[in-house]
Amino acid sequence: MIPVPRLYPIVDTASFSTTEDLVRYAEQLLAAGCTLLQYRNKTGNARVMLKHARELKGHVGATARLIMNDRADLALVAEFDGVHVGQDDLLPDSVRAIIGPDRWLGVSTHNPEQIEEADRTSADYLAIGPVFSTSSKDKPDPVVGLEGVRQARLLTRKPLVAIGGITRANAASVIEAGADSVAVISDLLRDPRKSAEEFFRILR
Ligand code: TZP
Ligand code: MG
Repeated sequence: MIPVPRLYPIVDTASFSTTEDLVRYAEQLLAAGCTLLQYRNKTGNARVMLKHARELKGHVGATARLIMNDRADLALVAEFDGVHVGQDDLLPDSVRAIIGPDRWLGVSTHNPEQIEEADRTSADYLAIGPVFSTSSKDKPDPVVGLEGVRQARLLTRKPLVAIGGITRANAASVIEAGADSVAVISDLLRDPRKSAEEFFRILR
């Protein structure tokens, strides 16, 4: 079982205008004690993604595990520590064949059927969401609520990461519902170091 930390920040390029800003943001998260970060870039320019990924690897890769959203190929080239895929990406076991046994593999799910299916794969952890409404994802699946987290907890023994609309105000309830970790985009953006430190205090 992989050790997923309580807080799993997602560094989403939609929020940054330069590579330097992106890297500075990641460094602030590390200063707060974060040990796992996901790089997410939904505009998908592979060359830009690789540039960002290499910068992140160089600046924070020695301290934090780095997970690439969607792209197993870029994870390998940038020497990331894992890949996170959703329901429209390569199947988990295909990603596993690419990344090998040691890199972390996460899979997004949005309902009980998807959880059961992903649970039968070589995924290291499952994500469930959106738990609450979110404006960080285009065309999000229906909100699953805390009840969706409780249900997910009953369907898998893999580490469970909750995502979608999670803030310092509701994170404790999400963990109480059975999640092992919370993945967060927006509630870290304003003051990443302070916000992440508060998440850790709340989720200790
Ligand atoms: N997948 C489901 S919700 C979501 C993703 C990538 C966005 C989460 O962002 P936020 O701002 O923490 O709601
Ligand atoms: Mg995806």
